[in-house]
Amino acid sequence: MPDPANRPVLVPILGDQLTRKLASLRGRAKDDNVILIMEVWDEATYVRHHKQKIALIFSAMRHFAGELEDAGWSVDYIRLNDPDNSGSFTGELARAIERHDPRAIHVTHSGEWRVQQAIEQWPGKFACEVEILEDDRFLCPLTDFRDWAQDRATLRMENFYHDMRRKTGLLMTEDGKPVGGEWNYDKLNRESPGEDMDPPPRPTFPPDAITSEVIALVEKRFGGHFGSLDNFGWPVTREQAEEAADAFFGERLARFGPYQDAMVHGQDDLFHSMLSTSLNLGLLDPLDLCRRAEALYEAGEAPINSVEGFIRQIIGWREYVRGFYWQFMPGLAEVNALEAKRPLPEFYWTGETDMRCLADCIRSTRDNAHAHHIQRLMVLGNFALIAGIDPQAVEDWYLVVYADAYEWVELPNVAAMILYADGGKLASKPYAASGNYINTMSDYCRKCRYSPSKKTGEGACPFNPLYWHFMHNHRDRLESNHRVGRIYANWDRMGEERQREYLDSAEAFLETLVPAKQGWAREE
Ligand code: FAD
Ligand code: DLZ
Ligand code: SF4
Repeated sequence: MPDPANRPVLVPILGDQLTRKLASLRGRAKDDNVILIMEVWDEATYVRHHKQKIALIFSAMRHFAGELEDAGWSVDYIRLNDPDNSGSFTGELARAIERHDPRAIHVTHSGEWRVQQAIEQWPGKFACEVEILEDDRFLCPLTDFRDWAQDRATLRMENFYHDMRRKTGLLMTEDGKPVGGEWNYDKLNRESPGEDMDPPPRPTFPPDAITSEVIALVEKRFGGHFGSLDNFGWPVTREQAEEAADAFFGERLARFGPYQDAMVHGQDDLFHSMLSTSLNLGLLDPLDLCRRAEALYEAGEAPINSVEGFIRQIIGWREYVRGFYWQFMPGLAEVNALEAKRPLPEFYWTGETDMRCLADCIRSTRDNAHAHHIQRLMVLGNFALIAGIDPQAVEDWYLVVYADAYEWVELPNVAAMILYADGGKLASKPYAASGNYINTMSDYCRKCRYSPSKKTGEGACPFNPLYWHFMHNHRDRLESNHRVGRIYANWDRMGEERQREYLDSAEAFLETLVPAKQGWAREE
């Protein structure tokens, strides 16, 4: 029998765990471990991810493997095209066990339910010890979230966020009060886009040899997937991600707050950080980013509403949706409280619609594998909500199209935040809005074939009748909601004839929607 002390520990690192600070890697001796990084067919195809998303993940994985090897680690890297690649994490682990005869496997908890289910089978499948470590890149351990959520009738991000501020000490005074006197400065973060918006271009990173090789692979093996690779410029290494963060803090953070909800045709990044892909891959550390933002506030270089807004997105929303996901999975993937059944319209894939707001958001999604938050929420999401699109079709779409999309963050945002399909556990009201909201927050409507001020009939902005159609159809559920109930008085005041015009107008528009063909999101 070989001496177990001489057998290595096998450390599988998943595609979104690319940091040396990972729990399963931290504090390990370089000569006692084999790191296993796997490009596998099942992960690249369980939905038909945007081409940039696959290229980003494979390139970042390859760069990270190189970084580890340069630092003296032993890395077993499985490429997608390796002839014996079994196509799955479990299959590749079995092959790696044959090769390395490890004494133990140490793996960090997966970000996704589907993958975690597979990992939890490993102790029964393999004859060596399997240790699953908590993913402490997140600031709120899942057990803490569970304790916080237990016995609460409603889970509100704002309450969770206050606790996270206290816990991290971010933007807190010495006597435990929020800096500036308020927890949340969102009311200062709703400026409409001005004529003089001049967001500086964010740094992009043209493909190096590794990325170019991956792009060629993606074109060859996933050429039929949604999206374009032409604009690929995502950070694929920690250094690049840090450079992107430097540019955000130096050039855009100060105006991030005021223009957080603004939308401008053809201006895809505005003052957003564009750091979600790097954060989610593990190239950047969330707390570190928040501390940097806080330091800029303290130095007087960024206003409180920008800094608090940025920190809230990260220690508030990002941590909250992750806890929410694990709290409500696997049921969250099935919810459909509003019984929405309409198929996803074809234009979500083609961008071919006269609705200028949607066409621009879908173009950005196709070209960049990105759209910013308010586009995802109040244009793409709002339309899906008020048109009554089937949640699973919408969830698949969001999971496919964004380079930062992993189920732990996509699903709560889609099922619970935009579609209210969880019946209101996450959001206190549906994010439904008419064309007036989009008109106020963007320049989209100026050149649109539809008019936001026309409410029904030919030329009316479709968001207007759809809004009332949605509110009318869900009156039983929504009227008692104190945040929306009051609007039914406006509806009732309209009188039956006007109401009929709204409902007929909405029905006529919905009739025109062409359902997407099968096969865009998942193999048939
Ligand atoms: P910024 O506007 O600069 O915000 C800073 C950071 O805050 C982001 O990088 C992100 O890490 C975090 N953040 C902000 N809002 C959220 C949120 N609602 N949930 C979680 N984190 C948040 N984000 C993803 O990372 N992956 C997704 O798959 C994803 N799907 C979404 C789907 C919908 C329907 C909606 C409404 C939002 C979704 N988001 C998702 C959240 C948000 O839209 C993106 O994180 C953001 O647009 C990324 O761009 P940015 O880095 O420039 O963000
Ligand atoms: C999204 C994705 C893709 C496209 N490919 C891989 C892969 O080949 N190998 C890998 O380790 N991870 C990949 N991922 C990410 C996974 O689908 C999944 O999100 C993470 O493993 C969750 O921790
Ligand atoms: Fe969108 Fe309506 Fe404005 Fe056109 S008029 S851009 S459809 S909100």
